[in-house]
Amino acid sequence: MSLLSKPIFVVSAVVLFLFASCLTACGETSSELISQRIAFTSIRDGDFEVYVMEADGSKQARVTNNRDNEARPAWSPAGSRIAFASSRNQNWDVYITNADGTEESRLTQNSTYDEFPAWSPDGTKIVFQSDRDGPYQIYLMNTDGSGQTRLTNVQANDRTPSWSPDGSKIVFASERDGDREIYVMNADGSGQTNISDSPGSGEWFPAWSPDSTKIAFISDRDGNWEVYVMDADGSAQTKLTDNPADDGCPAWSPDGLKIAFISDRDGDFEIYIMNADGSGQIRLTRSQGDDVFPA
Ligand SMILES: [Ca+2]
Ligand SMILES: [Ca+2]
Ligand SMILES: [Ca+2]
Ligand SMILES: [Ca+2]
Repeated sequence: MSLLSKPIFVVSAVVLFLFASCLTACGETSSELISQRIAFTSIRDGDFEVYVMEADGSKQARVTNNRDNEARPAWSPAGSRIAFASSRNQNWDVYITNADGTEESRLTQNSTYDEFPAWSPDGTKIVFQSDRDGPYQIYLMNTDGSGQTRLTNVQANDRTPSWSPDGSKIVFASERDGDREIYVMNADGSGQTNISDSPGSGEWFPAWSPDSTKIAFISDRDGNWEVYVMDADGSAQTKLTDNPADDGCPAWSPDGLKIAFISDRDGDFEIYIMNADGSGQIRLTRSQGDDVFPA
């Protein structure tokens, strides 16, 4: 079954394919916080909400609570705040909240779809996708929502951005060449380069490894969605999952040793974790309905 036909991606399809300086300013005590927790979204309570759990799957706690859908949580580099997208205003907007659900604020204010936030490594900027000017393109803003700037400008969808750990580059998926490919650009939008170079299959959901050397992504080149990894220049593309189910949404642990991902191999989508070489795949969530977008 196509990933896009599954429930979360029905939601996504409806919305056209969803998916620190604060360390001192927010008085955060330890970066250990983020290394031990996974944020994700779950529909277990009727609509999608942001949840947080320990990296072993324990202590699953709801962060948001409303009747619309939340998607794509992203930890601030310091681990104190979570950016996410919500459809509560009849379109998607980027929000930010403390990890305990307090001090939530809306960063984008328009009637189009603003989604898939990702933080700059210094915690001062958020990159996201928006269709405010036509096809989805990649935009940048400050973490208070000011200074919204367009980075890509093509007549095809650009989506799912992720920042390089050194802050100099942004990786994203683009349809400008027909099917989806992984592109890398400088953080100012210059130098956009196709690095996956795989005509005939879809590559998207790139995620930069913490040591900058690798990029995880998903591809359907073998007939269904699998998680892959490649060197940051696009070489050595390697499949990490290998099964007839759909696997997606890769996200690295801060130490680079693990990759969280989703799979519907056991029925609906649940959160899994594996070693960065694809070994040791373990299921973390066991809920009614889909659990997606681990971070
Ligand atoms: Ca909700
Ligand atoms: Ca919006
Ligand atoms: Ca492709
Ligand atoms: Ca698969």
